[in-house]
Amino acid sequence: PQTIHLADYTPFGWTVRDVHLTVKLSPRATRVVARIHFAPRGDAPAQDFFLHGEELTLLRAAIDGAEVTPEITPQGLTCPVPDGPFLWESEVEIAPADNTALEGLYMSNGMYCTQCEAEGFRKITYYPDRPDVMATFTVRIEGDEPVKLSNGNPADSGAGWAEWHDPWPKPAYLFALVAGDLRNHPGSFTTKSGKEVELNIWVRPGDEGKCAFGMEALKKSMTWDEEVYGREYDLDIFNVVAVDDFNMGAMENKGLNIFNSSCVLASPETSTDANFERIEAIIAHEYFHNWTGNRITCRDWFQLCLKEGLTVYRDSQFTSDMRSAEVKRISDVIALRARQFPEDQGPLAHPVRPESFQEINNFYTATVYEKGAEVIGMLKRLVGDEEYYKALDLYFERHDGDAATIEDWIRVFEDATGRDLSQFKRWYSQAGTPRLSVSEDFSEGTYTLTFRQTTPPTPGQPDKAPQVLPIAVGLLNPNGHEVVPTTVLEMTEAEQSFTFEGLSAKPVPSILRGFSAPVVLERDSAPEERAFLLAHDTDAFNRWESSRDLARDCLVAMVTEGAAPDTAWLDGLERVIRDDTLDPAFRALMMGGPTQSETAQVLHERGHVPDPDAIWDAHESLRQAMAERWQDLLPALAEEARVTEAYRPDAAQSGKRALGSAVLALQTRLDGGKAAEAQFASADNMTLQLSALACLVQAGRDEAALRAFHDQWQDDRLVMDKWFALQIAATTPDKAPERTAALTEHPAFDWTNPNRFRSVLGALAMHHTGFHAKDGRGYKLLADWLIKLDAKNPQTTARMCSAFQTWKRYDADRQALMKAQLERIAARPGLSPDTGEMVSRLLS
Ligand code: HT7
Ligand code: ZN
Repeated sequence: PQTIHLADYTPFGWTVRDVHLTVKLSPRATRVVARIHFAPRGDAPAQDFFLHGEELTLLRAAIDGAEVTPEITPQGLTCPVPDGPFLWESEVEIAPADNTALEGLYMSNGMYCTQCEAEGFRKITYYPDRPDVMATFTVRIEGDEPVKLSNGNPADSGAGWAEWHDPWPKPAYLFALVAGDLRNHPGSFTTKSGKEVELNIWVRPGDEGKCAFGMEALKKSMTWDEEVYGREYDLDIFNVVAVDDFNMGAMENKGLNIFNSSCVLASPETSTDANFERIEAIIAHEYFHNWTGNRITCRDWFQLCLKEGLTVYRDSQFTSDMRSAEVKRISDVIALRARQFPEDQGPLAHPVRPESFQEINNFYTATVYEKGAEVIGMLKRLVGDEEYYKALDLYFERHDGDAATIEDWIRVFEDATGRDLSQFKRWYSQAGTPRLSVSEDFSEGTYTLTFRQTTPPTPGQPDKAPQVLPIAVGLLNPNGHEVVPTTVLEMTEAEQSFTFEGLSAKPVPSILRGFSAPVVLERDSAPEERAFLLAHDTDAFNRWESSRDLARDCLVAMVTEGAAPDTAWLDGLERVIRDDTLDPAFRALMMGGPTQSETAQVLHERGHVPDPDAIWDAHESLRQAMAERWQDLLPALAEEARVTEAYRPDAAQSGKRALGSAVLALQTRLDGGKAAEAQFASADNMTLQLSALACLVQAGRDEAALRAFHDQWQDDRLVMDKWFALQIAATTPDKAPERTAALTEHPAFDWTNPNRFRSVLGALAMHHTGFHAKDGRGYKLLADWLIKLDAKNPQTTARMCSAFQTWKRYDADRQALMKAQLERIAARPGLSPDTGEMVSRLLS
């Protein structure tokens, strides 16, 4: 496999004026006729004319009307071309029904659909399939399917054909085509300048009733982008399509967003509150790409974070505005630590802007997306809100229509704010999570905080330079009053001190408020100080964080020393969860505690080898201790969490239900599942039904409930994904691998559907102790299935290999078992380049 380097970027030697495609649909013999006007680019280095093309049967090629015979390789074709502008014509044949990789044009439940990011267009026709080649597209679709969609605006249609024209130049990765027997949920939106936009959500017959929430989310997103970023929609129509077989969440194709049906279809009976929130966020994310990704795209795939980091940042701002900003921030940090920190601290670590890759699909990672968004958040904190929006205005003004780079992005901020951001740019090039330690000093009214930063080596980067860290700090006096409100300290050195004058007593610092930088904060503060912040901090994030720190310390002590649960922490936590002036969602997060993978991560960070069985036992004892301690409090909390009005998936109601679920999980430990059984029987929405079922599985009292759930929902594929996942996720470690194996034999286990595959094998990978079963049966089961899936769907297989990314943290026996499975995958004849790259990075 070839390694591609950022340093080798060269522009394509031609511009493309326009692309005309005629697609004659047929499951195994689709014909794609392309007519493309090329013109030489004077400013590009001399090169052969090369068009990407994979798995295509070329039937005809012509230049300016004269037939040509290009030289064809598995990657594309080369052909002598005239010195000046010319018309390229080609006709190819492809077989969408045989396309199980779900990349290019493929079929899902009889419907044609496409996925072209990152390099799928080359499986549709010969083309310079790179993001810096932008062109207008006119697409004619021929076929019997009642609905035929492509990008842009509808141009014309007749019996058996439809034509679409997209006036906005775009790279090929934003091309989309959908055709099938679809129903639409219609809507409309008037932009701030008065333009009428037709909106549609297209679904399979029978799913029409699950579109209303997505449609409202879309309208809210359109309004929000106008109000907050001044960005207006730019076509007459915006179509969203739900597809069952999809490798990721959704795709922002210009004017024709394609969604994994799990990320758009919703109803109270079939979707949880978490599903609703995620759908709202993904609808927003894809819509926001219209400006950050489509109007301004990436010059090359190394710049992926330019669109993804910024768009994740924008969708998190949107969710914060629609719901609770504090709860959103805490949830984002939980997700960052769960997904990005392990990546940054293991063999898959890479910079937010990678410098080389073999398979770009392997770089749609938590680092590019979530750490990329954190970098934008830091930039905003450093320059301030006003300057941030000034810079963004300049970005849109200067780069509209461009294929841009991180250098362009940084320059916009430098020009708009007058700041030198050369050191800040290290966030894009240095991998790894910085460790930030802190010491304090107080004398004669002056309080000094001294910070030290170091970043451990990562693959290919042994030495790290100091990064710019915005450290948000507040100071509280010993009575719990804030004496210094949140102040951003800008750390640029490896070691740096900051002083605060005029204090009458030694303050208690609240450091890294709002998690102002994605670092591991190493601070050996006394438990009393953490308890003090848990009680008094005005920053909701740090209030939660101090409880989390106490929980982490408690769990580490339980695992490594066999200590008992920390009663002082539980007392402090109880005061917070009893406080009914606080948001129930916040209190639910407080009750949640670290996951077992997080405890493993913390143990690793503190120099211990995590023992999954000991971690399981410690978590179990802690949860049991909480339940027993709070047995008198739980009924009152359950009552408070009860929602009496009709179901709404908004923040207020879902916060209450989240609190109720946290309470029910503890109650189940006391009553063996009685309350859960009652909730399961009476639930009229999926949130309550599923949380009750999880408790019953956890209590081992699940047989009847699982059967009833199955019988009720067997015809709903998205609910059945939950049924599969839950019985693995909520079970005990001894049962997890066996249950997984048994479920792979279930007649409804359609393993070629990525959602179903993830719901079973992904659930196993996420069951910390079950996956890490001492005898290695969890590892072997996952490896068996990855090997099987790789032959059909390399992208999903490669992504799921990251289940092994923490393998070097565990004991020698487990390491050997995991390594053996990785080597078995690597040795598989015919392994895809996607999975091959992942496994070789994991083994390096
Ligand atoms: N930009 C989209 C990425 C995506 C994707 C990438 C590789 C393979 C399949 C894919 N489906 C979607 C999604 C997004 O970030 O909005
Ligand atoms: Zn995105």
